[in-house]
Parts: sequence; structure tokens; C-alpha cells
Amino acid sequence: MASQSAPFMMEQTMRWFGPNDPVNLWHIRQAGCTGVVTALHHIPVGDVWTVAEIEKRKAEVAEAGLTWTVIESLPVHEDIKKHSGNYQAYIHNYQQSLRNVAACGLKVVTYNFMPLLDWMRTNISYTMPDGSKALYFERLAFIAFDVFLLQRPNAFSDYTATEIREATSYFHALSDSEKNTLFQNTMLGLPGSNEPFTKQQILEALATYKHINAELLQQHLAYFLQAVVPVAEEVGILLAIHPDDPPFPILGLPRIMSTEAHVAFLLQAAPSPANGLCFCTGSFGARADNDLVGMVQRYGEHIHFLHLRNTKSDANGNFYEADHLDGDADMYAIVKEVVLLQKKLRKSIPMRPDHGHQMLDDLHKTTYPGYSAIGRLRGLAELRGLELGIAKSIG
Ligand code: DNO
Repeated sequence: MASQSAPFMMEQTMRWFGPNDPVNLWHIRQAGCTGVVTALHHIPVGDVWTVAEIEKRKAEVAEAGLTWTVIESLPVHEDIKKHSGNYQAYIHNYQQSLRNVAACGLKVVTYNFMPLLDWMRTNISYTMPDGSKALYFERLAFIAFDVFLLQRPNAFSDYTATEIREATSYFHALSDSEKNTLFQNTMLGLPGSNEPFTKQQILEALATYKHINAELLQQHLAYFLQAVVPVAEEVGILLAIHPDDPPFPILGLPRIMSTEAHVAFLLQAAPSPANGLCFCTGSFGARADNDLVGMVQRYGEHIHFLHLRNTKSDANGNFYEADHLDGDADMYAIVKEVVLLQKKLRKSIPMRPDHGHQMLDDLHKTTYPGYSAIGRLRGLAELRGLELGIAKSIG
């Protein structure tokens, strides 16, 4: 970007799921990225990432002329979230992985503290008016899944009588194959296996969180942070927690990274410049009560990674993933704030266009939901232009 750029522009990256990703590193480079966001997905959650494995992946990325800029994710074992089983050993392993990634020259580590599910949508190919496909969270579909497909004990009590009535009609109108698709889509965010999860397995996993409310989960997060933040600070790693997606409780599970108050809790639990955020405008932005621009103003120094994405919500609790410059979040105002932040801090913050619509040739390809090449390329191009325009006009 050299001659067209202001000194501190966002570092443009894309997520790469590793050698099996149909979008390869050269595609990412051709999109205009200099950095890659990836993880050692083949290492079981909780095991130590060895220097040898990290170096191997780093070299693969470097061969395409790119830099492995951000780790997304170094996942947190469920035992750490629940304080069960071997959580002390897993925390120890996490500390060791942080030391190893730092030894390999990596600087930013993304993780999340969502119980069981990483993300949740009810439809991964929602047709937009222009024929592209988006990810969609439809509340009635979700309730129908929870109450009728999963049959979670006492799920009824989480919803109003009207919602249950509407979800009942919704469910009865579905064909068997639509019911099956809804079940599969909803469970896609359950990490850890390529095999589909059975209803029984999910109910058993949910039951292990029965005694954990939001307050207790926050205590477990604080315990984890107090163990890993000092290590991160010592070895020069910036930790970036990803918010809950969607940012409200689901399936009776506690949620503790959905709001600005949650961010404040995180930062006071282990005060350090190393303790920070993956500021995902798509996740935080799916709540109307999150003031995204204000959050960048107030917590900017702790924003170590940006996911720029937009959603459009309606009054019934549904939201779809909109084009990056469309939707409810004022992307111009957010990017402007980020431009000012980078100028103030005299540094570039890594960014990735988070998700994108499946469009053009990608409509005929199978990619990770939200991670087709062309939709993300469109998002990146729009965001890059937006930033450059703002940076140049601010001077
Ligand atoms: C979804 C992603 C998340 C994210 C993790 C970070 O598209 O933003 O899966 O990678 O929550 O730990």
C-alpha cells in the first residue's frame, strides 16, 4: 500500500483455516492482505502448541509472501471455563503455548470464553435481495430448534408464551429436511469435531454447565486471566478476547462478553496492556445498546485486533449479516475512530473483514460459512478505501 497510505493504517489480514481451506494463501495475498490470521486447528484443544508446529505453519504462510500476524484462536479448554477436571494443567499448557508462540515471533492471540458454542446462526445461506447468501439468526427458528429439536429440559421457561406459540407454528410448517438443516446449521459453531453432534451429546454437554451462572463464569475468566496475562505481558503477547456471538444468553448458557460492562470487568480483572479485545463490530453490534464508537474511544488502547463486520437486526430479535458498509453499525464512524486511535498510539492494528456474503463464483463452491473469498474481498476492498479516504482527509 506504500505510497497511498497514511503512516498508521490497519494491517489488512484474512483468516485462513489452514491447508484444507479452499481459499488458499495466494488468494489472500491477491486480495491485498499482508497478514494472515490462522491457528493450529489440528492440535487438540488444551494441548501445548509446540515451537516446531508453530514454526512449520509460519513457514507455510511466509512461502506465499505473507506474515502470520494474529492467532485465531488459541482455544480455551472447557475445563478452564468450568473449573472442572484438569483445569490447572490446561492453564499451565496455555501459559506454555503463549511462551512458544512468542518465541516464534507472534504477537496477538485471540481466544473466547463462550461456553461450548463458538458462534450460532440458524441459516448459513440466507438469500439477500441481490442473490448473494448471508448468515442469519432467526429467533423463531432458534426457539423451534431449542424447544422441539433439541428438547432442552425447561427450554420453554426462557421464552414468552407468544414466542412459544409462534415457534410452534414455525416448527410445524417445516419439512423433515428443513428440520434437519436447521439442526445442523445451529450446531455448526460447536467446535472440536468434524462429526455431527447428536442431540444427546449436546444435552449432556449443556448439563455440565447447569451449576454455572454468569457470575461464576466471570470468576473463572478472572482466574484464567490472572494466570495468563502476566505471562503474556512478560513475553510480549497481546491477548484479544472475542465477544459472544450472538451477544446474549442462548441455550441456558451464561454469557460474559457481550456488553461494555463485560469489557470493563475483563480489564479490571487483570489490569495490563496485554489484556485486551478482539473488537468484533459484528458481534458487539448485534446489540443496539452497545455504543461501538464510544467503546473504541474508551477501550481503544486494549483493542489488539479488529473484526469489521456489520449486522442488521429487527425488532423481533432476528439479525442477518449485512454488507460491511451497510447494516446497523456506522462503519464510517467506527473506522474514523480507529484511524484517530492508530494516529494517537502510533501503531497499526491488525484487522480482518469478518465474514462476507457468498457471491459470484463462490455461490457454487463449498467454503467455511461466512468465509468465502469474494465476499470477504469485497468487504476488505470497501473497508480499505474507507480507511484511506478518512486517513487522507484527516491528514
Ligand atoms: C467466527 C469467528 C469466531 C472467533 C472465535 C475466537 O467467525 O469470529 O469463531 O474466531 O470466537 O475465539
